[in-house]
Amino acid sequence: MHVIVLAALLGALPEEKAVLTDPPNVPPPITRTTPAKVLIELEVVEKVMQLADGVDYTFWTFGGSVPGKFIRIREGDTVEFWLANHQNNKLPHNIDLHAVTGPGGGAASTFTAPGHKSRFTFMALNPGLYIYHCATAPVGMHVANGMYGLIYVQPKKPLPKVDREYYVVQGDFYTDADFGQKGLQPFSMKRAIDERPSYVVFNGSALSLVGERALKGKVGETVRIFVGNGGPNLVSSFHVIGEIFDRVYFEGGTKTQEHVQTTLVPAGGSAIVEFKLDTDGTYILVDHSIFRTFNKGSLGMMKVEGPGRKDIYSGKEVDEVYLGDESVATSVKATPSAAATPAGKPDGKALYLTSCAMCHQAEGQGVPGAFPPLAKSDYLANLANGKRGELVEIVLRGKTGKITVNGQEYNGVMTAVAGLDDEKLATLLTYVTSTWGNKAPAFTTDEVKKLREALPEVKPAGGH
Ligand code: HEC
Ligand SMILES: [Cu+2]
Repeated sequence: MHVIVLAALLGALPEEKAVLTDPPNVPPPITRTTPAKVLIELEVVEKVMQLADGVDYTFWTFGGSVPGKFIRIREGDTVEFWLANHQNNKLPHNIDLHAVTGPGGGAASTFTAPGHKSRFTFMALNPGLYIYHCATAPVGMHVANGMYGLIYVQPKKPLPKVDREYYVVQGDFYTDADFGQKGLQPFSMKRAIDERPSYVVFNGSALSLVGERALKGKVGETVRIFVGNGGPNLVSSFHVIGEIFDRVYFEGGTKTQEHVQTTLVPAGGSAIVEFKLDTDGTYILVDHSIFRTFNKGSLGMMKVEGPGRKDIYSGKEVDEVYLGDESVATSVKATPSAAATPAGKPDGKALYLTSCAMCHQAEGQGVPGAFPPLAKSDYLANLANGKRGELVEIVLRGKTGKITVNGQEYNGVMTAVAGLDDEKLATLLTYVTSTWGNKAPAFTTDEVKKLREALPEVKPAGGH
């Protein structure tokens, strides 16, 4: 023991890089019996993925998936943690790991602008299963957009070996439209504050654990699921239809309860559930607040191959009963619906939703104290001729510093918006300045070209 402490002081712990996995996979158990210095590199990626069949959503992720990468370390390890924020991202982010002892769980030390990376180091004092999440303002919005995952601090005495380990995290999502509305659906701050989700899903999508992507197992095997709840708002009544948890490490700690039907997983909390696959069939993972399952997407599957045990269960398949339209698996599209009409002309609303709405909100209403409104803003409503060039400049170069909009003060950072050529920018600005009660004459491609050229050092997007 003393030797190990001394070695740590001298920085002589053995070093290794953590294995990180995408859901529903879990890194292999750690077999070493002494502490190590573990290097973790996590990258924040903002990207469009499917929230349900045909429903796209701009997720903010730790590592490209929702939940983010599964992190596995061992009790007593010293962790050198790097958070990278990809240069194409639009916002600063950070990370609060509930496994960290220290202010903010790392949040203040990892606040990172796009195109930067930050480092801090912590010692994992407590074993257990912990949520990590982004804690950048507005915090609720970062969490609601998918910025959470699990870190497992394996106890010094590891849990018994099982045949399969899986990673499942529930989350609630807030869009203006109700469940199932096709196309890119923007985040709704109003619904999030009212705690009225349109989606409640496992692993970031109603499609993530069904059809081809269902969890798998064989009769006779033992299964352990590391369950988390990213929230931001709802508590999960986690249940597997057709199974009884032989053991639950409730709240992700080290104590167990046996023979459990449903376990509560609080927002920002976890549980480890274990069960043996006694007979074959399809078992359904649900939040037993059951409207969420049948109407909002919290439905996953585990397909267990036989031979079945007719003495334990004999009956018909469950699939038909629980497979609603929304849960029929289709392959997940990686690309967003293009911001163009069928004729190839850019579509102002679609451009706004992909370039501006994540901050200024779907209806241009903004977020008090963080993002100024564009709807009925005194600035845009009275867009005098001389200000049209300034508007082009704000979009192309971003904006910082104190401003007052409709009597409210803002002092934030808007990063430059990339990827807009003159035609797209004209279409976008026409939409922004002529919708939600704003009334300015349309921007033409020619006008935008001239205004852009009047800003000497900004080159056209994708230009020569
Ligand atoms: C990453 C978040 C973010 C994105 C994306 C974003 N903005 Fe902003 N925007 C801000 C912030 C923050 C401010 C306030 C800056 C300040 O305090 O100086 C702002 C300010 C503005 C202003 C000035 C408001 C005023 O009344 O002076 C305009 C106009 C604007 N944004 C338009 C847009 C348009 C159009 C888009 C899409 C092309 C867009 N923004 C994309 C965050 C964003
Ligand atoms: Cu964030």
